[in-house]
Amino acid sequence: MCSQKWPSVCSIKWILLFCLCFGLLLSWFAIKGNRCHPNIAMPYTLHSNSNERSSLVNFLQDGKLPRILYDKPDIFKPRRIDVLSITPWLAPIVWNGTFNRDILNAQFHQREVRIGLTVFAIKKYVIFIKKFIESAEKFFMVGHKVNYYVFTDRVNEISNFTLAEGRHMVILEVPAYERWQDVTMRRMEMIRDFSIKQFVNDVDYLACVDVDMEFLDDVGVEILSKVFGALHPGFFSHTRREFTYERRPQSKAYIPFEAGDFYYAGGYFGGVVEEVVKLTNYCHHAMLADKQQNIEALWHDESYLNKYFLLYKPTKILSPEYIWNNYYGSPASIQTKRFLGVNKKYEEVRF
Ligand code: 4GW
Ligand code: MN
Repeated sequence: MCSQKWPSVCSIKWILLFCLCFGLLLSWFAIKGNRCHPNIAMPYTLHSNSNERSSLVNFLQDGKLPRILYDKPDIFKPRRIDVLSITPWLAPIVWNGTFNRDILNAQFHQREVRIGLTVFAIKKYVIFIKKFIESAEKFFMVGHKVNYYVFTDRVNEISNFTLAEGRHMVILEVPAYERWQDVTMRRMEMIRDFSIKQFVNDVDYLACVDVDMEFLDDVGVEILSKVFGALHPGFFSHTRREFTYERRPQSKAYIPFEAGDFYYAGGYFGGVVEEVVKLTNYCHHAMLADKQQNIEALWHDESYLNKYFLLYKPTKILSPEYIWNNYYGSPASIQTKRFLGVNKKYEEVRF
């Protein structure tokens, strides 16, 4: 049948057949090679038990993984160029526009994270609780599991709140110190003690904030990290010299003029419960040691917190959006005011 047009037509047929067979052989080798690729197969055959292997298989086959549509991050397009968004020790500084809350929410929902929000309402400061809780219901960790821990000496003056699903309020009765300086400083000791005996069993993260505040915009899981603090709204554009650190060398809160990264706000810190225990324990002991020597740091608990964060750097820092006060106006870098100081009528709340 090939005799007439041989060699041309017949040879083309044979060449095609040969190519087909060779192609099939190559694909078979490729598939076999991939299955045995050491990067994928080896670690799980060498270091994992059968449970871990099957959970890996489940993970790889899991069709329920959240698929969110979002723009690919572009290495050459930083989301903010007007502000620093990472520290020299590689902790993110959280500014509006630098993160995608949908991606973060999916990650934290996967872990079913539980968050505790501690707040003190001692003596006349109970008047701040209503606005604080009602605004937190609108903006704080919406959709996540939240426990409000309200420390107060006036249990009967805390009204009942209707909370969204998965959110609870725990009222903790604590003593009211006579001096207002002790009211604010002793928060460290009380947060430490309740963290050890209760919070560590109930929640993964704690955020510890002032009560004379109101949420005006979302504050979500973007704040969470091993240990975090917030930039004080009055000092984020100031020099080291201008920071109101404790400057007396005898104090445990002492920071010399040549040192310091940022001036952190006393009214906002947090992290995983174990880290909050370390932070509050350090600040409480520093305060007690100073008390022994008849010293009280210039800005009380805020001074000790600043010393702690100088020595033990936070793993995330919140921009002043997270603890703003209109006393400082509305600079361009503050694109949103998420948590805002309530105007205090001093004669009504101070003592
Ligand atoms: C002066 O008379 C006082 S009273 C200064 C603070 C006081 C106070 C503070 C109080 O009577 N009851 C109370 O619960 N606190 C708690 O400490 C409350 O959670 C408050 O947000 C936090 C820090 O005090 P502050 O908000 O007045 O501090 P700044 O002026 O720095 O925001
Ligand atoms: Mn305050």
